[in-house]
Amino acid sequence: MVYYGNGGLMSPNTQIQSIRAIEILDSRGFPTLRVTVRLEDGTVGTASVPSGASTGENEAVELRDGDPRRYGGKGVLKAVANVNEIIGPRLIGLDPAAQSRIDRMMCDLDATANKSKLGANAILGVSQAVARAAAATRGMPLYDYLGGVGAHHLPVPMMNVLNGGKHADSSLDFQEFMIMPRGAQTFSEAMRYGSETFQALKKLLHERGLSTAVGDEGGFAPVLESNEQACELIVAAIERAGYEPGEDIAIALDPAATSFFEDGRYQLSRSRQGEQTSAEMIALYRAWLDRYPIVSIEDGLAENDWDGFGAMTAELGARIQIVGDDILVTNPEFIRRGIASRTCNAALIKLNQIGTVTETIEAIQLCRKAGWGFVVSHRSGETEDSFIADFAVAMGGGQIKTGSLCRSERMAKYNRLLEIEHELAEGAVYGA
Ligand code: 2PG
Ligand code: MG
Repeated sequence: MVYYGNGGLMSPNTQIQSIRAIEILDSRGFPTLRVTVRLEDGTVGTASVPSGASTGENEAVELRDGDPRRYGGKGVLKAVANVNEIIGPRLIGLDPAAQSRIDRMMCDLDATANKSKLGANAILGVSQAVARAAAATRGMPLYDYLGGVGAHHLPVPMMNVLNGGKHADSSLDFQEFMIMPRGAQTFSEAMRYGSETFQALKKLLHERGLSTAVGDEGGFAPVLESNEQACELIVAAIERAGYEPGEDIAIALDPAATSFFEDGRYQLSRSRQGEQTSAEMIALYRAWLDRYPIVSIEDGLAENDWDGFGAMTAELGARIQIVGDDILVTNPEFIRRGIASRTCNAALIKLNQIGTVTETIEAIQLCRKAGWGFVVSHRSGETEDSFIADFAVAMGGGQIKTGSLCRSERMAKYNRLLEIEHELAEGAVYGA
């Protein structure tokens, strides 16, 4: 074994030999990239890139071909070519453990502020596959490679059991109604709490003649009378499954309010609750906190409503977690601004919003320094890749958002976490 400055102990001949991307399809059936990094010692690392539907306007750019003759313009052959012809050749011969150097080189090669030239989808695929290859050549699990000996905290899942907004044709203005099995003692117990509640919810919906078809993230997508009814149904399902709402299982929301913000107002039109101002939305959330066991609200307001976010955090931030997603877009620059102006008290972390593993870690480090929480998250368009499961354990923030209790692209992450818990055995700790 030889010691190299930036990567710890490693065997020789671990340089990158080739990097290849192909076009695959995500959970919505839309094209995305899979990248394979091959090392000289024969090790391979692969990664597949997710894709959002309720995207923030300041996210790094997902490069699509725009050719209407293929996949309605959603093809990613340009991004594939950027990996195969531009990024790959530049990285051949480098040590795969030089993650930050490789990520920096890709950013420099792109040379735009939002990765619009090469595509954040192209860059992230390479960034993640490089990390996987570096871990594999050491014979280390990815969570261990990225997180070291401190990586033994299994995250509390936010499980999205009722889907609305841009993720379903339900009557819900709010995008995500999630359950958090905070009272469980272990991750596997949390999965059982979640699954039993999900099945209880299915029975409840069925009994009431409501649809049990699911939305993009595997949560049910029924036509309900109001957004409130969603919370009531979840509380009823928690009880029916034999758990104590609040104690065993709490509720988390992601209204994704950018998607119903129009003409300066929040339009709760699907549920026919009319137009709301920022202050009225905050009042609505405050009233809900008294009625339902809600512990976290993400994007309760729109991405450009920085003042509203600040007011919401001032008013409710001592009681619950206020998470910024579209407003912060996992971008260190926006997170710095958010910290300075007390906009939230937590950030949602999506690797593809910023586009490299290194910048995502930087975003998390800022949250930690500020005493903020953070939630590692999937996208609504996912693949069977379970990178974020390992990543959540490596970063140790204690929270992951990765969808409901069905659909294999969601279960892949949960099943990987179950595997990690098993591997860590007595060393595993559940929660932050
Ligand atoms: C969100 C995400 C993931 P999308 O808003 O938090 O649940 O949705 O990937 O569509 O942006
Ligand atoms: Mg969100």
